[in-house]
Amino acid sequence: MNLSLLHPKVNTIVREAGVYIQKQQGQVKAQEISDKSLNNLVSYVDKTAEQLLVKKLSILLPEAGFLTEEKTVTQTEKPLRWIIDPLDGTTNFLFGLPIYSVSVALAQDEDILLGAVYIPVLDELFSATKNGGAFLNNQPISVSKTTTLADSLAATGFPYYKFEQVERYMAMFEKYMRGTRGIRRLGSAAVDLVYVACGRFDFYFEFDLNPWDIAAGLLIVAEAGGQTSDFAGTGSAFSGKEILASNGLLHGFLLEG
Ligand code: 2AM
Ligand code: CA
Repeated sequence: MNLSLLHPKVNTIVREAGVYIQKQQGQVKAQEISDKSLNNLVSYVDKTAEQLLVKKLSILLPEAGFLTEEKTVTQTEKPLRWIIDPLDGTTNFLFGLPIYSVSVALAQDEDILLGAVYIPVLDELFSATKNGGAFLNNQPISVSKTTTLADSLAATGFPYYKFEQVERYMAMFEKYMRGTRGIRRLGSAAVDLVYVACGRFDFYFEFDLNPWDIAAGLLIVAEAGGQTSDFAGTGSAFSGKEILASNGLLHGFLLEG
């Protein structure tokens, strides 16, 4: 598999899905929205975008399987698979807010080989291949050089369904509310991660996500020179249960314990 050949083709497909989504914003009717689980909204836009991605990515790499948020395709246990969130930030999208993205990664088990995140409203396409660097609209990007928490800008996602973690979350929230220049909550984990990758945020933390929210972003952060882990710093962030991403320089200050 030639990642540098795949890279521009995946970027084109991810961009196409984003253009479709942007055209639908404001078109979705209330009766076309459903609750998959607590506060987990979905509409035909998420599903159609996923089908579009699956169809085109299957042609590109027939041997790869799929792990996708909307489950419009048979989910596979194959080691080589596309990990897809067709619309990350669905709540923003449905409320008319501009921050949402398309997130696609190619992974061999938990080893992410390629990642692309597209923010249609801003026409920002972030992408990376393993050992190939990270890019925003084809220009190389890197994480910030901030060395102290007091100078940093943080991003997070508030818990919205598993509220048993709220106290632990609030302890972190308070620490960073007091100790940083500010905390932002954008509503798309994929966007939070790529904004760490290009230095707009110094770090990002969230609980209880899924691999499709973060897989592409994890590679893009790493290839931009940043670091990702669980909150203890000993495990991978891949599952999404605990995700800490930083410019690397701050990572040690952010670990729990
Ligand atoms: P989604 O839009 O693909 O579901 C941000 O906290 C992350 O949580 C997003 O990546 C978002 O992914 C997910 N999420 C799901 N439901 C949410 C909600 N009601 N509010 C905020 N984020 C939600
Ligand atoms: Ca998501």
